[in-house]
Amino acid sequence: MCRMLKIALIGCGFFAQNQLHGWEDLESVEVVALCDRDRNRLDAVGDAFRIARRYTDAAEMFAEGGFGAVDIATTVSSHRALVEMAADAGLHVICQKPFAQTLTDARHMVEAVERAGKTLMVHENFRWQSPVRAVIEALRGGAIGTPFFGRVSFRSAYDVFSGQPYLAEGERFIIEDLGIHILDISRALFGDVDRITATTRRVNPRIRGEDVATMLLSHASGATSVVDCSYATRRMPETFPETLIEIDGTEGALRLDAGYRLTIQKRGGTETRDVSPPLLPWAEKPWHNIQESVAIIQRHFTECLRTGIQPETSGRDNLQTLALVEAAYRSAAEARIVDPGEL
Ligand code: NAD
Ligand code: 89Y
Repeated sequence: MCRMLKIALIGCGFFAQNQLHGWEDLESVEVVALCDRDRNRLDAVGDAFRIARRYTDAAEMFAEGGFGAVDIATTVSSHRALVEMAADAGLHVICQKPFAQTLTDARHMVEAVERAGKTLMVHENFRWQSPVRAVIEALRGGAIGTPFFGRVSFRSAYDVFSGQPYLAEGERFIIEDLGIHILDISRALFGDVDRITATTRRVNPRIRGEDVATMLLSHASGATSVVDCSYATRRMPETFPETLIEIDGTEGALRLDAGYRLTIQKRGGTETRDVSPPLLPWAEKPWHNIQESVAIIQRHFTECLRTGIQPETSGRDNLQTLALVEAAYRSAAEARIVDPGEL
């Protein structure tokens, strides 16, 4: 039997609704307090999810307490201050991606929560999508031997800017917002990275940052992967938000194709499975893949607290993914190979 985990959530914007639905589905969790500095959003979400304790000031909420963990669903510029406040209040933390604006901030945040002796997980949910998880498990289970090549690809023209207008405004876009997930999947599949090269470009003239990035990764395991991301790719059927994967291994090959079809080929033959994510009652297509992964990562978080193990996507683990993001931008800016370890 689990004890009830009381959670406070900060940030009642576009994505937080998914997090609140996910928590509602977990019997061992209760969201007891909400915070957003925008009073209207706070009240709309508080009413929708019947949460009475509401704050426009996170410091005030932390001071009043009454919860054991905080779920930070704000955009990145607020993350360092909120994570450090949570650490000072002695709370477990789950924080949205991108975890921090700089690697230095991220290191301070990880150390602050470690000093408090609490668990810190980054809401790095793409590797928890059930189709992606099926690939990770097949690979880790040795289905195609040792991988030597991979392509992890996300190409779409879906309009993400209407729901998340801030994505059109930043100097950085696709690597920081979306590529971060795809790089993290590559790490989950092939391990940490010694060298990366990247090219970027902006195709959509109505946004500020890059919307196309192509990255070549050399992993310490000896595998090479191509991570390619685009929000400027018009194709039918539109595959948002699917990550397509192909992997060559010493004993076979594996592909996660559009439509959530997983094919594993090896000497004994070829097997194709439908690994479509379920449509949860509160989810809607095409977001259901991402929405299901929210529920899965939240379950992982509660399991980690219950058993005392570190989350797979812990704050410390995420330093490697953030280093890859920084290294990709540096490589593109300086037209050179970058070792993420130099950052
Ligand atoms: P949003 O702008 O719609 O919502 C953020 C909310 O946080 C706003 O209501 C804002 O008022 C509030 N806020 C900001 N700073 C605050 C502070 N210091 N105290 C209290 N409230 C504060 O943003 P969003 O689109 O919901 O994105 C939030 C985060 O989720 C981003 O980091 C984004 O990258 C991430 N995201 C993740 C996924 C995923 O699949 N993991 C998908 C979409 C968005
Ligand atoms: O913000 C992004 C994310 O994390 O997943 C998809 C997204 O909503 C738009 O790129």
